[in-house]
Amino acid sequence: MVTARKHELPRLSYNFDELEPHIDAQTVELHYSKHHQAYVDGLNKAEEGLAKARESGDFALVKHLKKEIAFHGSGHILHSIYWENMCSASNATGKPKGNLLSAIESKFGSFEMFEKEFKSSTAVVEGSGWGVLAVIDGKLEILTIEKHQNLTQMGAIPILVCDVWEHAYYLKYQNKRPAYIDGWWNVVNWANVEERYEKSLN
Ligand code: MN3
Repeated sequence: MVTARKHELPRLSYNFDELEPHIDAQTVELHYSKHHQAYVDGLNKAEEGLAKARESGDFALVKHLKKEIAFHGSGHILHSIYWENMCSASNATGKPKGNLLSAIESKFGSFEMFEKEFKSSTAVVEGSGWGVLAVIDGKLEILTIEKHQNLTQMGAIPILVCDVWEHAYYLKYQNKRPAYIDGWWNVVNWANVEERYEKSLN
């Protein structure tokens, strides 16, 4: 019997209300315990299905299973990064330092120009998706993703992700996605982004 590895919700390093006033406690609680949990459950279910298919040699549902794994798996990974990419506003430093700051400045001209491009790109993602700062072959790139898995580039390592599905902001910001992105920017945990950047280069 082939058993698939079970995925679990990651622990948060802050309480639901610690991203206030930028991201409200009710949104964080629902987003984490309902939405993210659903991706974890969907991924586990699809992986069990795939394990059964491998066991029986019956791949009739393989197209469906691979789509489910791409959707829920990407959702689980991106949310796991999203939670770690944030910290309470009182702990937020406003911008990165060190190698990441230098890399941002040399790629985008300045931190302010990077901020403008990241926010502009993320605000106009069609429908549900993500704004992403990624490292591709050692170079920084701003990407956008539709849903969790469309428009991605193979080989990209996400180091900063902003969830712009409506469930991430609608209770507090309604249709004002740019205002949510501005609020989210105030709780970015740049130390975590720096750590992910350094790891991406190894
Ligand atoms: Mn989400």
